[in-house]
Amino acid sequence: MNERERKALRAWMEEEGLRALMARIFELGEIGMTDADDEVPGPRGRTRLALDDADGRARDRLAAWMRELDLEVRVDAVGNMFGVLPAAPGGEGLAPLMIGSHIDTVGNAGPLDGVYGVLGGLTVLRAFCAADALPPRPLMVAAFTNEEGVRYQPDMMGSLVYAGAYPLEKALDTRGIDGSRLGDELERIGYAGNLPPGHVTPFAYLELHVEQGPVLDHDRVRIGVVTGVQGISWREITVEGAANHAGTTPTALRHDAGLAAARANVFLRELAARTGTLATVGSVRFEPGLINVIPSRAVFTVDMRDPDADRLSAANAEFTDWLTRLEQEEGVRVSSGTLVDFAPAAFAPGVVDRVEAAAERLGFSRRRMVSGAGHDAQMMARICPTGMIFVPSRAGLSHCPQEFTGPEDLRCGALVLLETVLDLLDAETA
Ligand code: HGY
Ligand code: MN
Ligand code: MN
Repeated sequence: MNERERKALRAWMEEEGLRALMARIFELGEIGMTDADDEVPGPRGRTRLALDDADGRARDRLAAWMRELDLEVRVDAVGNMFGVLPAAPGGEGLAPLMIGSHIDTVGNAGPLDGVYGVLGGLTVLRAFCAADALPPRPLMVAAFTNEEGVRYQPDMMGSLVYAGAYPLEKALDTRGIDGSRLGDELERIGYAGNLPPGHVTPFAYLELHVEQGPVLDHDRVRIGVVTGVQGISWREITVEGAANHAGTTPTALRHDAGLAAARANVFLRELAARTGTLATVGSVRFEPGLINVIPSRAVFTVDMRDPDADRLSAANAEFTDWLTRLEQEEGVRVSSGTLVDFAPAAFAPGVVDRVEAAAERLGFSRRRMVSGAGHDAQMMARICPTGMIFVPSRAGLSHCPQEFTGPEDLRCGALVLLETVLDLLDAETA
């Protein structure tokens, strides 16, 4: 990229791009809005679970924005969406630089998780269109299917399939927590594409994202230079006890699946406090789930995270051993299924260094850090040089309507993204 083009791109980003980015974040955030709850004052959330109607409408809006720029819109067989800006003459055959994230959400989510990265990437492509500049290699913006893994597990499914680490057919046959089949839902919302996942291996992959944790906000640092993502383990535990009358069954004779699940949650908190591995029981359901019946069955999920792979597997092994003791003590049967087992991912030093250099050149405070949350970048790091840029999350809040990042922080993140893209486009290797 010559200096004139660089200047034009930066000028457009500053004068128009950032305002347009904010407007589109707001617009996409309106899709899937949850009803206001008068009892609970504060911001409203939105819910766009993977491939539900709201996710479909958000995809339609994103595709329309891509088409407005005359980008080539691609959809692959697991519903991953791409907008492609062609290269300047001579660069057509080069591997593309990809900027991506996701637009599906958890339930009652904030406006930024995933969306900021997809629309930040789209804004970079928009800058090229506005400046009438063609990049030396193709530029792609990506929105991966089912990053959140709330309706269908595992999470980061679209990028995992794209990276060739999860079979397409298995993904399409996945049953959601609502009993739906993922492939049927893709068809229903019109995003069952025909491109094979992984149709092109990027030259490099960049993801702009809110931190979703407290570190940058607490230390008042503008930019997170992300060096990698911690390991993730998701398990579903089923406890089979014995239903009985809540009023007539002496405590000593109970085989209470509900109590067993509660004891497991308490054990996991003690384990986390002792080892540093994070542990969360995010969902629990009892059967029959009635006020005067001792639960015969409890099904609960366990989310464990650790940047240290050995420590994560040791924590998992200790929990598994403890479950055996729980069976004996409570007279219940316990079974466990693995939903996710992702090793920690390290990002490419060449990309991480360029993110850091871009933030430094722009004069933004910055620090290197590992991501606590999972991201599509964790999967893309398996197939190409990858890096992430973080901006602060107010009070570290995310996966809730209170998720907020100030406009100045959003601006800095988008400027670092553009600078890093420009550096990578001029590089022979990432
Ligand atoms: O679970 C995660 O960390 C991501 O939000 N899917
Ligand atoms: Mn995300
Ligand atoms: Mn998320």
